Amino acid sequence: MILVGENINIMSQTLGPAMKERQAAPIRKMAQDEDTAGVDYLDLNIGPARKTGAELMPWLVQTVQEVSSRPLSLDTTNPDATEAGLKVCKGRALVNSVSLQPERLEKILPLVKKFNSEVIGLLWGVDGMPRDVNERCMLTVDLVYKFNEMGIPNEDIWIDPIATPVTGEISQVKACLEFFQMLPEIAPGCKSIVGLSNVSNGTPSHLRPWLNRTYLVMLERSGLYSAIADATDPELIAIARGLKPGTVSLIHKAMDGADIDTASLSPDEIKYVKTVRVLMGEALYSHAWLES
Ligand code: THG
Repeated sequence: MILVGENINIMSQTLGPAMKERQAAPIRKMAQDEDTAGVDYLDLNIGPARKTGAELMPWLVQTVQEVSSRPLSLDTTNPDATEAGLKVCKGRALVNSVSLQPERLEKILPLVKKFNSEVIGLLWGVDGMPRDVNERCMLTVDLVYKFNEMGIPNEDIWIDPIATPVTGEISQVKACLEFFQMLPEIAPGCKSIVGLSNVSNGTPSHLRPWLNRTYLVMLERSGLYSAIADATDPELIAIARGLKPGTVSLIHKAMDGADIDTASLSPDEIKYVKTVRVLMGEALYSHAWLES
């Protein structure tokens, strides 16, 4: 599993202000921490950054490149910021992201081509969020066609079906799982990615890792190639690196509805089993899902 560290992010309570004030030290520290944690890419998320994005993104890229040589994912909806960031990236970048909205396609795809970047194709249609797995498949076909027309080959396209919170419609959480099983047939050679922490958005922060880790294992079983994820969770990294085969097989068993004798499990193992039940839609989510 390829991991893209999510932590350099304008929404962060500490790094958001650091970005706005161009304080390099906290950003460098986080970049170093993510690098040491062993993620493969670093996501630099500055949000819409309408006014100052074209200065902020290159500053951020250069600040991070002082301490890490990992490839970067440039995460902004401001195309001028993307372009300014691409100009100073030392390695090949991942452009996060391009959807089917015509203005995104027209502005960003030429940059992807010009800078020979990889690109995340976000399955966000002209009418917004796809409602089910079929809409995700249709959007994929359209998107890959448009990217190919611009000369971008499938192996440089990372499809993102948009992971949604467990607190919302559970059918959407399951649609992502199903989608990754179908992707190799619909778009052979394309890679895939999700914003993993989306699934735990709105849940108590100390419990988020259980949802993130469990969903990662479930998605990987469906064929997921990569995840934008929390680099500060060592257990999540260990799972993604294949160092927790016991946890993975327990989660698979729970997905298959096998009879699991919970009396023989550790408290942490019981948490994984309960979390699978919630993510599969077999138990209703509540903030107390691990206690019941
Ligand atoms: N797909 C793609 N890109 C994405 C997403 C996606 N980029 C943004 C997001 N979704 C993935 N990145 C994050 C980054 C942080 C959090 C969630 C997703 C997060 N942060 C905590 C919070 O906001 O509460 C902690 C912030 C802090 O450090 O203070 O939840 O789906 N292509």
